[in-house]
Amino acid sequence: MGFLQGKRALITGIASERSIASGIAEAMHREGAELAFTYQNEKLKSRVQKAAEQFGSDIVLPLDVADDAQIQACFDELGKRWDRLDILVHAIAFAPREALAGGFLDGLDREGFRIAQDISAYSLAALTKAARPLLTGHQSSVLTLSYLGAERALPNYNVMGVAKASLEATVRYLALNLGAEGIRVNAISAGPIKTLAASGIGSFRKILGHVEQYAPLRRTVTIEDVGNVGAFLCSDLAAGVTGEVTYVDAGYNILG
Ligand code: 0WD
Repeated sequence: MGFLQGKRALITGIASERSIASGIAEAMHREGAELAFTYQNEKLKSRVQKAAEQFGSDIVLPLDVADDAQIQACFDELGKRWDRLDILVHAIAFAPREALAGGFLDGLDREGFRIAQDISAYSLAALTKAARPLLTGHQSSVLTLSYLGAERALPNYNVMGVAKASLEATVRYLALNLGAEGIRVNAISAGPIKTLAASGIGSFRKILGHVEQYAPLRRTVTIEDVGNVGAFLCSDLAAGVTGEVTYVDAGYNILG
């Protein structure tokens, strides 16, 4: 029996089969969880539907986190299908491409900064708030994805680094405020993986090569590596862990 047997998980952030969310869905499905999915827009709908089918799920809901009405509608709909939710996976981030090239100030403007915070950090709090009635009162768990740029100043990551810092602080505040209801909130800080979102970051290929050369494990990580740790963190095996940022980065973050 898998260690997520009997758990119900909502997976956001699938944009392709290379998405980190796809790796998390795969691991959670393997461990026995029942899955539901969201898609950001009509362009992604059929892709997410295909993924859902592959995991034996027929719950596929629209969700653009920039839209409050869609957030509410998503959990209203989910509540009609499921009387409780055990796992919420937030694998969503966005910043305008211009903001992720060159130096921090080169592409900086008020709107780009606002969008990065809104889509990449505020959305975690907003989704958790809307999901709370379904998450509360039993052992449940929220998981998000961060990156080392939250705590170190890394070239080109720019406003997204600031947004990830905000995301990690949001994880801690949510964990503090929801622990008494049995809801745990954690982040994985993943090493660089070639996905659609990553392709927007200037110098990404160079970063991959650097990690392969210097990380303690001398390799980059895969979406399977991240998926397995995500499944563990959202399971009752991790019942004592909340408010944490867990690195799945082949050890890169320990380098001085
Ligand atoms: O190296 C990497 N790939 C890392 C990614 C290292 C460390 C962390 N992460 C994080 C990302 O910042 C993100 O939070 O992992 C999370 C998932 O990212 P991913 O799997 O790398 O990227 P991708 O496959 O592109 O999925 C992210 C998706 C979007 O894809 P696109 O590329 O179409 O923007 O987030 C979704 C969207 O589907 N998304 C939204 N979903 C709902 N509403 C929105 C939105 N407004 N904006 C983006």
